[in-house]
Amino acid sequence: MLKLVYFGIPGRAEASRVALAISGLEWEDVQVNGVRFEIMKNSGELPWDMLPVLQTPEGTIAESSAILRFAGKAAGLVPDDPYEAAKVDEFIDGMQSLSGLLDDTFRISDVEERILIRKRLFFPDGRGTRNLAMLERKVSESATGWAAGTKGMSIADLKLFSELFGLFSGNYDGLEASMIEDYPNLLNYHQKVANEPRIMAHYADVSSDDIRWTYLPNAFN
Ligand SMILES: N[C@@H](CCC(=O)N[C@@H](CS)C(=O)NCC(=O)O)C(=O)O
Repeated sequence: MLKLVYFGIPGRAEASRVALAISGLEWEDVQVNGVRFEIMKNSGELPWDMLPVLQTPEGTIAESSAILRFAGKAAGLVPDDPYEAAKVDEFIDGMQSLSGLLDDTFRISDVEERILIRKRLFFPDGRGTRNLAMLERKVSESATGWAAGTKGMSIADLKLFSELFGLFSGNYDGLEASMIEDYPNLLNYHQKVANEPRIMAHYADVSSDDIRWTYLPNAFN
């Protein structure tokens, strides 16, 4: 039995959760709090002292992208063609800047300061804005509309969809849904993924007041 261990938010585990759900493998979604995380860290069971991890019968896999590749293969979301698979990897690796966008802000205890620093990321010259502009270009350049130009949805789409739109759920002080409204290609891309049958089925029970509302069709309309 596989166990995906992470905090009770979408964050860096959501793409793997979706891939595992699509895979049909037997797995458990283990959600821990900060205290449990510290216990796990101090016990030495986290290969890189961080979450998420995937516990397998053979051992523990860390790093969200490694877990996603593992789960994605089982879900049929990694192309067989070596070039296409490399383009999927390229997209995932290229997203590192977005994935770590808020990392320096989590330990800022002063809420006002945290909000200000996060809002600055989305000023015209901010790192968040540069990421959005790059991703807006990337999805517009895709001949198929899927993030890495694959014929069908891939793990690159699970990562882009879950991490990008998850930023604007209201879970992170200072970030708002309006920050993405001037990116028409990203909004079209959102609709494409949110309406993909496996994604729709996965979020079928999510309501508009759930933290995962950003994954529903028409969430940003
Ligand atoms: N590169 C790692 C980063 C993982 C990461 O930053 N995890 C955070 C939660 S999102 C964490 O465990 N933070 C606890 C800490 O740093 O003490 C990955 O993608 O899995």
